Amino acid sequence: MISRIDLRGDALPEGADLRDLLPRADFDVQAALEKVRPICEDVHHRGTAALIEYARKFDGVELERVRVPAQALSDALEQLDPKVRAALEESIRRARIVHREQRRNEHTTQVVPGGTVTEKWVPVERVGLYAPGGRSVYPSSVIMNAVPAQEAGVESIALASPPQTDFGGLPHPTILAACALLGVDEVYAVGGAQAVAMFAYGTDECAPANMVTGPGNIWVAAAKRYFTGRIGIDTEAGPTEIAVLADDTADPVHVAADLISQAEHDPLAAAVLVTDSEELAAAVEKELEPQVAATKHIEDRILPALAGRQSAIVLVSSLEDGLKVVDAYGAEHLEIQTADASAVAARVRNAGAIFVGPYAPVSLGDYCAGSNHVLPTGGCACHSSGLSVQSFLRGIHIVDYTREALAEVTHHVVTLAEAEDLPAHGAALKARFGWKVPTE
Ligand code: HSO
Ligand code: ZN
Repeated sequence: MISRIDLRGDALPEGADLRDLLPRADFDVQAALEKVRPICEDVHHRGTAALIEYARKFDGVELERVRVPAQALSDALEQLDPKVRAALEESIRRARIVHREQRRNEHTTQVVPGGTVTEKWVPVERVGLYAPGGRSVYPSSVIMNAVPAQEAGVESIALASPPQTDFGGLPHPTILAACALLGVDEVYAVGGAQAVAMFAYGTDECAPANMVTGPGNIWVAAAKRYFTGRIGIDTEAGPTEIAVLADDTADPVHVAADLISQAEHDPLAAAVLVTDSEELAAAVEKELEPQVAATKHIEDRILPALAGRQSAIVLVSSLEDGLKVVDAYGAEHLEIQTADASAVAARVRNAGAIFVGPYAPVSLGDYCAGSNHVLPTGGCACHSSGLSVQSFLRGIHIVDYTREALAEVTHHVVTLAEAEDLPAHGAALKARFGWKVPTE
């Protein structure tokens, strides 16, 4: 059901050589770029008419407008199962607690007497959030995108989600209900690359956004890449990943359950166990069988995900080597199920989020830990963070120098400008002091 990669024996390779030995899904966003380009440009030129045509072609619905009426949002909330409502409210409450504390205060640094640099934090003005439809209708992802944007102080937040044939061309009702709970009232029934294009270019119905975030399929990821530079994006979301670093103290029942939990998302989802314990590896392999058999989504997602080249049990000689492996892999989610798990977790450098010990499964983080579940995949955890308040803020430096403070440093600026063959740069300072360099 899941393959083994045995890295015991010879010394562990380093860097890229080690990364090449580790499993990973093929998710070729570059190849999808050419396909989304005409769709994006069509939305640019024809606006809503193009969106309506793509809704017909890709989603099988006939729309007159793509903006979801306010009534549909309140209806969805009214009809939401009260248990689901209570759980979503708790998820929102916990996410707000964590994200509120991520806000940044303006900070002024006195560089020299009379010379200060202040960094002020300004929220992005308008953000477009994307919530997938189809296989992944996740109101929890609406929460994970909207809460940090709101806590950052983003004034204008809109959401797009694919129209559903079963719901009269509206996005899925739980997505609409989550929007209503969050106070996001500008919602569009638009899916895929065309939704990103709608936010990037704007249409007669939807004002352009400065930033688009939220998970999506490969077409959404490709459209985000197409617009990078024009708009801000979160990291490109590929298929979800769980890595578990475990020793012989881990409970194989928990480890197997957690691997399956993320394999449940997608046939391309990755489940990777890294362990120095042959016994644990064997016990997890054994445990996977009955647990997989007892769950849903077996044939279409879990089995292909576990059997795919992106998943494996990686055997290492020691926990030290295990740490090197998980750092080289840079998992979206990393669980530490070892003795002294906190100390081991403290040594990890590369992961989207780390889940420590036996009582912090990834599923907790998916819904109700307070942490964010929009995290870097595909090894991007080596250079990027998950979504946070910070994602929606821009730090602006405010430079304030007095005449004396400028005079004191002018000779250095003039010297550097001359060294770079940019005399006009130096002249801009000299002009303030009668064209002479004030001090040497
Ligand atoms: N594990 C997914 C998020 C999610 N799980 C949504 C359940 N619903 C990526 O972090
Ligand atoms: Zn999940």
